[in-house]
Amino acid sequence: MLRPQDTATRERKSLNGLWRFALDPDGAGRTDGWFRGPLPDAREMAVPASFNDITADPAVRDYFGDVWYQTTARVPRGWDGQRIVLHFESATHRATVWVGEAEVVSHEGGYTPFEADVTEQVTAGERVRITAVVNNTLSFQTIPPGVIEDTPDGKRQRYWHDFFNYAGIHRTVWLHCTPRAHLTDVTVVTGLDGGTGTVEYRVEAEDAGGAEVRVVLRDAGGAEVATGAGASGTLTVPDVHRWAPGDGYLYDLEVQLADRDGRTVDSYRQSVGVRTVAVDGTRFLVNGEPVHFTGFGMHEDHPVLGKGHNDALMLRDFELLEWIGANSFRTSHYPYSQDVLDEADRRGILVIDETPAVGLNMGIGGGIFGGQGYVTFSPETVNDRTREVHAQAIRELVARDKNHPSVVIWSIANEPESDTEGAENYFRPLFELTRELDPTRPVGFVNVMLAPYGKCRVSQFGDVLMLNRYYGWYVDTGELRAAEIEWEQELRGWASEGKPIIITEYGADTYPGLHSLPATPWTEEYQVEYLDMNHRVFDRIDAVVGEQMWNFADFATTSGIMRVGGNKKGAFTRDRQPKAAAHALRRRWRKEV
Ligand code: BDP
Repeated sequence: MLRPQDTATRERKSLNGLWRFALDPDGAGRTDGWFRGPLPDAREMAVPASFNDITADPAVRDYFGDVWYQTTARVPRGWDGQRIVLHFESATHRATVWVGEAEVVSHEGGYTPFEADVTEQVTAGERVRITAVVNNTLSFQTIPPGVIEDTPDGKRQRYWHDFFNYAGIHRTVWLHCTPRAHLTDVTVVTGLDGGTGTVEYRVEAEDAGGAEVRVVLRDAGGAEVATGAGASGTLTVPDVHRWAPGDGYLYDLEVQLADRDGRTVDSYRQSVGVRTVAVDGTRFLVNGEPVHFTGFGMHEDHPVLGKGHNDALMLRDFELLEWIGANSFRTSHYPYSQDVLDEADRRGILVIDETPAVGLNMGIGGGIFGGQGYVTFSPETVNDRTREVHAQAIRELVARDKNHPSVVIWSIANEPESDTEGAENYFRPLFELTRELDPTRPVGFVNVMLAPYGKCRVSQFGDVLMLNRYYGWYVDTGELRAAEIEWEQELRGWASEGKPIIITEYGADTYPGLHSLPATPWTEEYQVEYLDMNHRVFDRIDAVVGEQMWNFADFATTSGIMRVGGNKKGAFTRDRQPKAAAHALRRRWRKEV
């Protein structure tokens, strides 16, 4: 699927703004056909945004089930004769869409795009009603999973991931048009041969008749550097300016469909960063050079907006990444907006791109509070159907993000159960699938401390080891000396596996403004000492090629006795102001004293 663009042959119109919105706890909308007319009892809702934190009503915040969105839009007059497409960058966690009274598309999965050809349903110059029913219910057959349980007060949604289940239309909705003969997919793979870059491209098209593919590669200044013809080929770029960490240099590949007379029928622009990624023993190489990842696991999370995308807030986050000296982040725990990846491309930030497979682990949260009451992998819980949904999430992630130079690792799950035979069987085919879809990038998953060195049966499949560890927080709380010894011991075990290790989470909840001397847990001093301890351990082990602190900023979670107004492990507060830890990280990462 190509992205909606404005080019010589394509146009797009954003449908963002205020839509009509209604909760539908009884599921009446589908039976009564709410798409047939104006939504009953509707209120306004912003798109893009999560619906949860806009109102003051707990029934909206904690709602699960169907919600309805509706808007009307005029199809631009000039689009007559074009192919017209309705495109959602995401709807969390699934949606069905109607244009007028016609159902046009359904999609499962909350963080990847979907679209429908609506040429037959619309007329250029006329208004059209667009209705979407979005559903945020989680089950054992969804990614991420969840369950609905009975309480004395009715049903409630429970899930095992540590962030609030924000839902709604989180990203831009587009109406766009393409010519009837149109490009449908572009794939680029880049390589380096000394100072020469290569750009291998593959193009797909529909209804193209006898039209031919032509490609033109231009440098960042607009000068033509290579051209090609045919649906696939390899361009060479002498004296290439490589894409590298901190240097997000992008070429522009213009892909055209041209008819027999040489007239451009369709045109699409794909930015290209020429770089290579490889794993060599315990080293992670970008352009053949070893890199050390610095940065964070992040979240798309803001007051009021929830997971809604906003350009200003996105830029603030990237500015803070630069300020602190981070060269990377992980899209914990779901694919982020494509605008975020574009920005990472432009700034030369390395991205570990993660699926929404989080919470596939019934072992977490047990202890004295009792087990979860479920087994993770079983015919009734996470099963073959779940794996198929997970596989589809991987397919859609790779299809969406394959051309981003910033994406250097696929992470196919966060902290699943990984110490059992069930886990091994579940994950083996998913690793195979990911490699088949993209043989050019290392693949991994994020290991949890419940499956420590020697116990994990899934890490054998990964090209890199990604570890989340909380020595000095969830274990050895307040005991940093004991934590240091135990952590180093475990890490040395992992290092003996001969793969690069990225610490994808290490962190301590910290209430901003809370201080103590000597340092005690929850204070800003403790967070700094905890990070220092971790860094001493990392610096002693060569196989550690990355440190991504948990988390970039404080974020919203479900209510619970382990959380005080959300997860407070941020280096920054939720409104993006620094805690003492942010200054400490900056000194380390920017090597400034
Ligand atoms: C890890 C999870 C992450 C949590 C974090 C924490 O990967 O989502 O937020 O721990 O407990 O288990 O803060």
